[in-house]
Amino acid sequence: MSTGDADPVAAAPFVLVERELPIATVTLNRPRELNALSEPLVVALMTALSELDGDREVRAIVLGGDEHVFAAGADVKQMAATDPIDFAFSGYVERWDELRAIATPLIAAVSGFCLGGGCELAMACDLVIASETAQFGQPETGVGIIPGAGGTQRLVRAIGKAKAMDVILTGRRLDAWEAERAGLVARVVAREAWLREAQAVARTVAAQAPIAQRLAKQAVDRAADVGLAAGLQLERQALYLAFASADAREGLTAFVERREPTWSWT
Ligand code: CO8
Repeated sequence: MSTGDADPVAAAPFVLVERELPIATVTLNRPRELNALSEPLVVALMTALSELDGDREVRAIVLGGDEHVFAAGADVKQMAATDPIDFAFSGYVERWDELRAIATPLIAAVSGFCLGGGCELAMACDLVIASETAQFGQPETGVGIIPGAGGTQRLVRAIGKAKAMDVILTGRRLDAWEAERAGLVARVVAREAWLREAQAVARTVAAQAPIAQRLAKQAVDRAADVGLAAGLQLERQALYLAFASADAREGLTAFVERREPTWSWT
């Protein structure tokens, strides 16, 4: 797809990154277009996440929008102007796969609209913290396309076929509470606290042993892909690997000695 973005404030970065170690917060920053996920924004987002993922001092990442919107989906205006062959070969859709390579725990902080590609982005995170104002939906068939960044797959895994079909085929939105009951959202928090609470969760995540966190994340992620026997085998190997880390020695010893552990990332 074209990378041209007729945004007069194009100088403004599409994502903002704030490090408050041991966590970092990445904010989608295209508010006038409701954080529509244009190609330049997706490139900026993947670049930012990949850089943070390479920083061992960053133990958890919060990904959010603003109070009104997490993201209203792929950039419909950009897509309307894109040639189908360019769309297929631009690598835009494939770039989303980079999210799967992020080993650092990733927490979506969702307030307001979380639609289409925005919902898919939230679902690609490890957990979703939602403001009571959040609205989740996959309205793509209403504009003649379908979810293409994992929506048809991850939504089914998150909330089951019945509700996923309802959301995808009717365009119906789930409010925060229904999304939580259905299994899409981990926690619903007060309207004014959505970001603060997500950052507090991130700090709790960041306080655990980093190697163990990454191995646990990998194992949980694989649960949806493999059968039970293979999953249990994979889990066991991840356990042995975690157990071999100096951080496991430290964590177990600290418990016995009734003190706080100090993680060395080894
Ligand atoms: N893309 C581009 N611009 C958008 C988008 C979008 N997805 N959503 C909103 N905008 C723009 C509007 O055009 C408007 O701009 P302008 O004032 O210049 O016309 C501005 O943002 C404000 O929007 P609204 O006036 O519509 O704001 P409202 O508060 O009235 O409505 C809604 C908010 C309900 C969120 C409404 O904007 C809406 O329905 N947006 C589109 C939602 C949608 O259809 N999303 C799915 C998009 S398709 C998709 O995500 C495909 C993913 C799979 C392909 C990608 C794979 C990698």
